[in-house]
Amino acid sequence: MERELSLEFVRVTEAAALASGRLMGRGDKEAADQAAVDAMRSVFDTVHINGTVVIGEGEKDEAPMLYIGEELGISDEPLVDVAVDPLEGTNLVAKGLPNALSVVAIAPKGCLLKAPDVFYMDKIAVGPKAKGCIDLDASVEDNLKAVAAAMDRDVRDLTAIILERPRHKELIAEIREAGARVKLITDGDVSAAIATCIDTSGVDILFGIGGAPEGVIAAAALKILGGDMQCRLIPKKGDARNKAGRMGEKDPYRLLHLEDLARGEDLFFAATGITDGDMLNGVRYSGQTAETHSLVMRGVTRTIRNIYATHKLERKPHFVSRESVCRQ
Ligand code: VTB
Repeated sequence: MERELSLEFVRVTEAAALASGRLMGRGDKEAADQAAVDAMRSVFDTVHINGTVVIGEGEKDEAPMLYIGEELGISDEPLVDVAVDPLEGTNLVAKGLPNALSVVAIAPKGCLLKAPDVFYMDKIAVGPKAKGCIDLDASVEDNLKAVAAAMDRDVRDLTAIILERPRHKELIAEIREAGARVKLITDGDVSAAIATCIDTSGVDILFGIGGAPEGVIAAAALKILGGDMQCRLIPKKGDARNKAGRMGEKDPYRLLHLEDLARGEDLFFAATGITDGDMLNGVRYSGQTAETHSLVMRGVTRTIRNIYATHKLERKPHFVSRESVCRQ
């Protein structure tokens, strides 16, 4: 993929962030998601790719989705897999809480894991210093000890981040028992996984079960950032193995490494902050202008760009939802 695509992908996440950020704190996660989806879709219609959505949201959250199989882009090539999360953290935007972002990951066709029938994944993720030290099948304590040793710290110096869910009751107890500090989050495990790779975030390791699409998107970012991640798809309740078996994998519930989630180096990852977060500022509106903060990363060179943009809203009609325009 040509490096110039970086900027095109940032435009896509900027558009979604600009549209949905307007709806911060309204308590309406569906409207915020819809605004992000509409804006993202309309800007993808200008991007020079021949893309297919292989990872979208929607079914799990009954959200307005960029659906799996949807074709994106205006060129015959490159043929690419597109993973989208127009609004990662719908609840966060609805409540005005930190770390909501709009995100895409793009790879050559066939390089992103497809798991259309599976909603959840068990995940463990760390930053570059602890690469190679994690094992999803090992105990929490062993993982924390290995990561602490790799980072030349004590376990009690580590901070583990995990979604606050009833399903994590035991896992959280095990982390506490092992002596690490714990950061519980309500949503947004893409940004949580990425935080393990950012020295200033104060987050060292991600544990727990989150969305499968979010897992693949985070994996693309961690690959470029030099972090590490292992996952395992979780079968749906009452779902027989043979359903997931139709995904074409030998054992869909095998341990997945970074390379299984996002293959190769030719990857792009772009994200724009919607609400303020650990790595990205949220959207700032000021009359007819708005400011966004984005991150775009390219796997081939591992270049990480922070992009601060000022947008003249009246010149970008498709960047903002109809409702947002009316209210300006
Ligand atoms: C996580 C989180 C998302 O879903 O993947 C989570 O990163 C997992 O699902 O922001 P549950 O909410 O059902 O536990 C989100 O919260 C929303 O997609």
